[in-house]
Amino acid sequence: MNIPVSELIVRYLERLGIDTIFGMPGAHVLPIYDCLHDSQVKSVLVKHEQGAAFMAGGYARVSHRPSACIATAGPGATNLITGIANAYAERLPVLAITGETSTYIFGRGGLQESSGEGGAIDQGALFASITRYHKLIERTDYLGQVLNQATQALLGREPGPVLLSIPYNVQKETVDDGVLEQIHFPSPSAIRHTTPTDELAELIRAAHTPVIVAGHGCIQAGARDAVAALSASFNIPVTTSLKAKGVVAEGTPLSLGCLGVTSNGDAYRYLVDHADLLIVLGAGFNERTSYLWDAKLLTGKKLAQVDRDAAQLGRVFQPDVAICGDIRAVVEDVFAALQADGMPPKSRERLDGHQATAPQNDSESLTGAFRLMQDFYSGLAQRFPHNALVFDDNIVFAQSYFDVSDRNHYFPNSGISSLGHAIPAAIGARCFAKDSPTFAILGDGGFQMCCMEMMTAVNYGIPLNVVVINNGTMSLIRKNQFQLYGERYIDCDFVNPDFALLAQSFGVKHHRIETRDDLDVLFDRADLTGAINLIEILLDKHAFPRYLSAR
Ligand SMILES: Cc1ncc(C[n+]2csc(CCOP(=O)(O)OP(=O)(O)O)c2C)c(N)n1
Ligand SMILES: [Mg+2]
Repeated sequence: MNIPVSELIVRYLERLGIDTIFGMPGAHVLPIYDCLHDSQVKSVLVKHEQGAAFMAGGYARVSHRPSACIATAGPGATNLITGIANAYAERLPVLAITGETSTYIFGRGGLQESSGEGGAIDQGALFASITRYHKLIERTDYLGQVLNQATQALLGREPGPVLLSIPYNVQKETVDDGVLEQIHFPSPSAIRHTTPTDELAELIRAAHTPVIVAGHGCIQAGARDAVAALSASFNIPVTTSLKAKGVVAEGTPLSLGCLGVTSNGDAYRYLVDHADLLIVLGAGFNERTSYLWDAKLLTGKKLAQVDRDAAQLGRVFQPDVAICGDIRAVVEDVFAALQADGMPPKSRERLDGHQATAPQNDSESLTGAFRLMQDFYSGLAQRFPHNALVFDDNIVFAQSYFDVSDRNHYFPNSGISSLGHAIPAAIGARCFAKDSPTFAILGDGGFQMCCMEMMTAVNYGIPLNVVVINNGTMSLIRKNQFQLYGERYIDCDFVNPDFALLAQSFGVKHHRIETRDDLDVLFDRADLTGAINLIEILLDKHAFPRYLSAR
């Protein structure tokens, strides 16, 4: 049956299982918007297209499914860029659909033209380095092939964002809906490991004090239970990257907590002082996790690395054993092999001794300054041990103070580490996880980049808790100027809006947190599950954690 391309695109969204599309209309995408009337796909109108891309990213991150955003030609498309770049860095399957001027006026200076012709800006060029696949669809005869390629890029072995840019006149042409049958939907479980796991099992057998370093790849692979079983059965402690917090429940004996410059240093010290084998599972060992690529982490140790992305193997540190494949399958294989030949559990001697050591990162007074954040995170962990979604742009406090249980969901700002992410990402996530209490935690600088998206939550009745840390400064910048620039402060301090009045004008509840008692009232009485709250935590601008900085 012949249908308009605009309708075909909406049907394609349905085939991908997409139920929500985040965006803002403009004349160049109105044919597609019009087709949403007759579809199950619900549209969410954002305040800025960057928010739409972040929302789609949040949805994909929580659902492990593809998600979508839509924007008009020209400025709509350029506003998407930061959010799509973040999805690229996070390997999130976000489909961006944008409009374009009609093909027959390309190069003639059409309003908001971004075709790249006749001096117009070029959407394709702008998105080329931040998408796995991008296409300006100028004709209909190759549509089936284009949608198939888009699908492989979204859902394939190394997923990532896709841009489909569709000129206005092409949206209105008709095409046989049979082209949808040309799309092949890959199954993620098709990825199997290709290298025998015997060598990894052998390294573990020979080690006295092995440590598992779990990264986000473990979550992507659904390997939590497998990693926990390997750890528990053989007494192998686990440390995680920030993004993998909670792969093994934190606060339990075999968890060393988080690895990274902003953490409390426990895991780092154990690795340096005691470990003789690192089993790195789906962790990229980036700047922060690897303590600026500190060679001490590896001195005198063996290194085994498992990742589904071959490009990660040996990218930072040279492994003794490298396995490219599905992390869960590899861990399960190794576990079975070690069990089959009756490997005894490793000694806990070092581990138990290690846990008695005091944290070295914060002096007493600094810990005091951050007591409120410490209490906030312990309240959060106690009140919502299971299903809360926590999107965190601050990351510094959570790394030290938030014990993430294995069932919890913690989503630190990673990817390109863009401020302005937490609120829209949390909104997107909540559109999928409709029963999960949802938190967006961010500084007052970052808050002012994306706070208008709170009105998106208000418009659609999406329950949300926004936690803004009010310190009247950009403390990371202040910290660097303190440590590296002789306290010559410039452009870090600022005046905040009145958050109570702001909340009032948004029509949401405001909670001002200055003391432990305020926190108790918040956790005991506030509706943190079904309402929209703006929670303001007051902190001293002069206190900041003294973690290492590269620059
Ligand atoms: C889009 C973007 N611009 C600039 C930065 C650089 N940057 C990193 S942290 C930071 C300060 C954040 O201040 P605030 O949100 O108040 O958090 P605080 O450090 O005070 O907790 C800045 C400007 C960034 N990460 N992202
Ligand atoms: Mg701040």
